[in-house]
Amino acid sequence: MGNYDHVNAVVLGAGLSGEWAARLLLSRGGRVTVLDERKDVFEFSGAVEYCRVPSTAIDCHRVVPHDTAFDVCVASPGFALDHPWIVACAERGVPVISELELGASYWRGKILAVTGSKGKSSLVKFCSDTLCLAGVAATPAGNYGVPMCQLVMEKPDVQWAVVEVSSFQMEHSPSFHPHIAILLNLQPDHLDRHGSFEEYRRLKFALFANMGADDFALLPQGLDAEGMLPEGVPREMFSSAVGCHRMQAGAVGFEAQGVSLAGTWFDNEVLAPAAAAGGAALRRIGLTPEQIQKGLEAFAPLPHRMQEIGTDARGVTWVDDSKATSLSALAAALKMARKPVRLIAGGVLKEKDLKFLTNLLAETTRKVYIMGQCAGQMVDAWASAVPCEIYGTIERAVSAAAQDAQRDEIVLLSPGTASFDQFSGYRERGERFTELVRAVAGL
Ligand code: UMA
Repeated sequence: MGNYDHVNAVVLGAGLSGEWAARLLLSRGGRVTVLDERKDVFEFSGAVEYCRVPSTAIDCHRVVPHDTAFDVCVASPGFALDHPWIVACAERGVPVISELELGASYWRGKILAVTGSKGKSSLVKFCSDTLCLAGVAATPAGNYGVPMCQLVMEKPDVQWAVVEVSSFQMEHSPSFHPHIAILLNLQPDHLDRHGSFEEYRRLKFALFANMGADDFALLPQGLDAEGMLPEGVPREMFSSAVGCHRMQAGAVGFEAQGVSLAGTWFDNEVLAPAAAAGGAALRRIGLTPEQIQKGLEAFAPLPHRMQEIGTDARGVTWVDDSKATSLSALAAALKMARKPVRLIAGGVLKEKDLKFLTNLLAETTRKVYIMGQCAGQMVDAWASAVPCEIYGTIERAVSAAAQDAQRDEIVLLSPGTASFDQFSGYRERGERFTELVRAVAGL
């Protein structure tokens, strides 16, 4: 692991990662040059503040300055490997590391790392919240939204960092070493960035590369991990494996350790594997079954992820799953819903195959209220299985669903698409939905 005290560093990106990498380097006596392609970059958020640090150490360039010999380049995760600035650093022999690598090299606490294709953030929150509830100082970090460098500066005494790790971050993290690491699941994702599924898979398994005999790896049962983990790393498979975190398909029991998912947010086939993996990691840390049970029962989902807004006076439950920006996330939402669904969906499609959802829609959904750009495609694909109607906007879709909904039904916003045709992002879409629901359902 490198030492980055007193280095002359170039930091690529002035977003969250870049800002905290720069702050940490400055606090360690370094000199920092921050580069960003965004024109208004030094006018937004934290960048403004750290540029005002009373120091001449920060320059704002739009090219890698030729006259400076940098010791290290810290690349924000948004920068692809073939970005000209990364290529320029590599050509000059300047080592390129991630903000995660930098932050972790100064972290004195322990690390529980979580990677995977879907559901990472919820698992991170569950582990972190449950540890805190049990009196163990823990905090969520990484891709979750709190850069490791920020943690090092603001919470150096926390015992466990529960770090969400993305494939982007693993491109430049050669020494990152978690004490416990979970690969939650693995499906093709970010292929436009990584070029192939093989490369994406390699980056996901790179999380385990520095682990040893004192560490603990958790992998989903059935995943081919042949030759992907170093020899001698203790490992367990979660899912239907027999063990302290035993589950059964669909209905889930943690019988062996006296923990039950019944009635919790994890009591469905989509989230149960996350609870199994999290439970196993927490047992390894030393939590008791009772402490894990409390964590499962107390868990409050992240905003816009199957978040229940409430049940109105007529007995209709309203759920915000605006974070579902892909059709597989929409499928997961339908599998999690325990009552008949009135589904609000549509926006900018990321996938071409919509047909795989027809059986699931027929089984779970009374009607689809469609908004956004892809309305025609959704009707073409699904109308033979379930009533579909185009409403155009979220306002009209909510109002129609409110009129149709009956007692013991769920009105679910789970768009299955990106939102950029009508919103700035999934957050704005979810907030608008919640606002409309509060007005129309009196919640
Ligand atoms: N920039 C350029 N050129 C580029 C790319 C970026 O100049 O080619 C500049 C942008 O103008 C911007 C800055 O770099 O000013 C943004 O950097 P960034 O995209 O790396 O984003 P950060 O604000 O540093 O946030 C990153 C993660 N973003 C990405 O991975 C894209 C955040 O994950 C993470 O929470 C944060 O670090 C703290 O660790 C977000 C994400 O979408 C939530 N992650 C992806 C995902 O979850 O699927 C991987």
